[in-house]
Amino acid sequence: MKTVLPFAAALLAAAMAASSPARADDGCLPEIHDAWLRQPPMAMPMLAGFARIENGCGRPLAVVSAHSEAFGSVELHETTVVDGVSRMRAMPRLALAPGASVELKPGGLHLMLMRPAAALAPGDAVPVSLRLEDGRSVEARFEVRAATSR
Ligand SMILES: [Cu+2]
Repeated sequence: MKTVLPFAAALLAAAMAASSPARADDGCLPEIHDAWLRQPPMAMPMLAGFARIENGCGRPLAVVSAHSEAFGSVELHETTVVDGVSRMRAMPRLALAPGASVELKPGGLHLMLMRPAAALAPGDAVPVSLRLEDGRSVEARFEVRAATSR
């Protein structure tokens, strides 16, 4: 038994080194494409944000919050239609499976950006960062578009 235990300990150490946190630090981040903010048709203290988030990394990732210097707060929302009535609910976590592409679009998942620090006009680009569950962040510039955009 005296020789088995150190061997087992060495195996365990090797397994731990292989499984984390080195992998969480491989530098791979999800990519954010076609990011835009929908300017409301009238002055309102909130805008909706849309984008396509692609996880090209070989492991699951998740978005757990969002932040922008240009807004008082940013939440991740999901719109669902229940009995013909459109409702929004906050999503605390957006899972991104390896290879998945998740679309934030009108009528579905979206960012809700509240209390803009300054008036925004079409063409403005606003940086928004998405915080990942592993503690890292990914930032994208969201372009402001008029309400009629899709
Ligand atoms: Cu919303």
